[in-house]
Amino acid sequence: MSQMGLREAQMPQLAKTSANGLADFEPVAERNCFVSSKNLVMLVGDSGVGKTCLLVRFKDGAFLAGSFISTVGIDFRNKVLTVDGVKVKLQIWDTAGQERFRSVTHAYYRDAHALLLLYDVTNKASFDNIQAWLTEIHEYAQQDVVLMLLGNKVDSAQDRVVKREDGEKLAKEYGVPFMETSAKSGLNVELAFTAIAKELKHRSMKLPNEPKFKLHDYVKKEVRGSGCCRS
Ligand SMILES: Nc1nc2c(ncn2[C@@H]2O[C@H](COP(=O)(O)OP(=O)(O)OP(=O)(O)O)[C@@H](O)[C@H]2O)c(=O)[nH]1
Ligand SMILES: [Mg+2]
Repeated sequence: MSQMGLREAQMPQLAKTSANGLADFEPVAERNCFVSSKNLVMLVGDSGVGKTCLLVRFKDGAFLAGSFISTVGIDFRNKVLTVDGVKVKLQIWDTAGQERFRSVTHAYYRDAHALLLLYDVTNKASFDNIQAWLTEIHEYAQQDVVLMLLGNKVDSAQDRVVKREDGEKLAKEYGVPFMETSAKSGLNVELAFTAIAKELKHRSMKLPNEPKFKLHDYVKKEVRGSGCCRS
């Protein structure tokens, strides 16, 4: 059976088997692909760690240099990623890191399918606050939310105060995948979102005979493969 034929045959089953409130997959007119319902991905972390810049880099391939305009409340962008021949719709919520907007952010956690938690490798306080963010996530987000820790601004090598090993250690302690990123150079930005999209797609769309996707292993392999982050 052709790939197209196989997918068509599985369509009703796919719609039935998607679980966890995650996106159901709908067939589209286009050949060989499905478009998922919206998967909600939230960017969280202290003010100034680079959440908005990471999103703009991912969405538009550009870097917002110059004066820092802190996000007010919450903002969002949509992007469709093709993962293993399947289109996955991501709706990415860019939250405000400032304390005064915290109650706004709390209201959105419950609906998030995935969270990217950022700190800034040039700002020790943003790293020290990760535990508080994790406590908050534990309190407000779904128990099975996909979570990844990102150490951003690795392009600023001279200003780095948080070692990669420290990020890795913390991530290991909490059992979350980890990578370092740069919204400025683009390092690992696409990879971070692709990894999340792959995990969400695998959770929603259980194809028979497909091996279980392991987000941790994927991230480790891809980060090693990108040749980054080794000092
Ligand atoms: N060198 C460098 N600067 C960055 C990077 N990402 C963001 N910045 C800078 O850091 C500052 C803050 O970036 P934002 O993306 O606005 O920070 P934010 O996390 O959205 O902050 P809030 O909206 O207040 O929560 C800006 O001046 C950016 O230009 C990066 O990867 N490298
Ligand atoms: Mg922002």
